Amino acid sequence: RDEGAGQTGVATKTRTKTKKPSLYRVLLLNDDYTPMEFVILILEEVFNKSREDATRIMLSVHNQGVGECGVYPYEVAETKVTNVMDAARRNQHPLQCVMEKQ
Ligand code: TYC
Repeated sequence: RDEGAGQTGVATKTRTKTKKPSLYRVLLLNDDYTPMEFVILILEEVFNKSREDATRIMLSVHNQGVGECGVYPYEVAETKVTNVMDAARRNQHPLQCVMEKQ
């Protein structure tokens, strides 16, 4: 922070803007066909959840229709969504994963 009073006698302030990165929620959506075990594996491998947390989140999505996998900066969230959608497509499951600004 810099308090400047130049030749004019007018006080000025300058500051370096350290913008906080926007955060994005990554959500899994329920469907009728993706196996529960596949969703648990996704939560373990992509979202680094323990088996217990992965099971709890999977069941919450199964029962509520949607559930949060985590909150991340934009590029991290985008990569996780892509990784989930690629794995789902490879395994021919209709699992959907989306991100939304927190
Ligand atoms: N509803 C699925 C089933 O009964 C399980 C499931 C859970 C699917 C979570 C998607 O995001 C999901 N096999």
